[in-house]
Amino acid sequence: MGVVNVTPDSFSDGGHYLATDAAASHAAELVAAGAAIVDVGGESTRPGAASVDAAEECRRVVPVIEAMHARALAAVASVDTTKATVASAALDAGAAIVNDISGGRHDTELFAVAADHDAGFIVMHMQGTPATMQDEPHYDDVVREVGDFLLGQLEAARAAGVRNDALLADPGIGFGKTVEHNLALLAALPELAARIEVPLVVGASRKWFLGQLTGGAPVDERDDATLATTVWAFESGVSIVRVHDVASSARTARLLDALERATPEGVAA
Ligand code: PMM
Repeated sequence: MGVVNVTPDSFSDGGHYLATDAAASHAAELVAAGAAIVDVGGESTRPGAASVDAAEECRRVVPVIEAMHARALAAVASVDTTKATVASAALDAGAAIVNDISGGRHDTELFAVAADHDAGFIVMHMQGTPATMQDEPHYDDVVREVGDFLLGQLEAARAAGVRNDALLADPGIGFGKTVEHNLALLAALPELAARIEVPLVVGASRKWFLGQLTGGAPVDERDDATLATTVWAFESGVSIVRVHDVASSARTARLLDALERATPEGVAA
């Protein structure tokens, strides 16, 4: 999954793709680099970010999804939103998946909108809201609590009519989590994958904790650390990684696939 943030203030690519054409061209580049999903977001989720109203969010994301659709890109669009009205407009414009960082908590209509459109749904865990989430996040047992939340919200999504095979879950790396919480969740991916029973998505790309763990690398020097998380995630049973540099993760996925099929005697068919 590649990322197109149509925002002035996202931490990794804020301001680069505010114009529809630039955003759609970037989406096309991500697909050429191997993305199967392009995640389009119109509201920054960086820690401390202010919220954007639904009309402005629609104004940012809908034309980009329409332009992607018009270009007939060989990938599906997901819309990164917590609002039912934005999701509905994006799905009408051609998006196929709702990616909700609040996991269905922010807008209780969001599951129903996805169900009505027969869309996919990514339930992500976040403690608090982007405005407050990094103010001393606390858990007694982060792996258990994140797993419990995801199971509960997946059940709520099913109850609202979202098909089980349309559901995905994401532990929400960096969303109300310390470096240690992020590491615990990454270490627990095999356990979470077994417990959650829907495909897992992981988004660690260029995040702050990677800088913390690599001697203070700035955001534009975190793609190597990101790639390490891609290998780790795929080896841990994760189905989708959400990344900015798609080309390196797509090549790595291909190599891991070849290694998986290889044996000391040769390559299985
Ligand atoms: N991270 C960001 C935004 N949306 N969605 C999912 N499902 N998982 C994530 O980890 C995630 C997300 C923040 O990163 P960005 O500012 O680079 O988009």
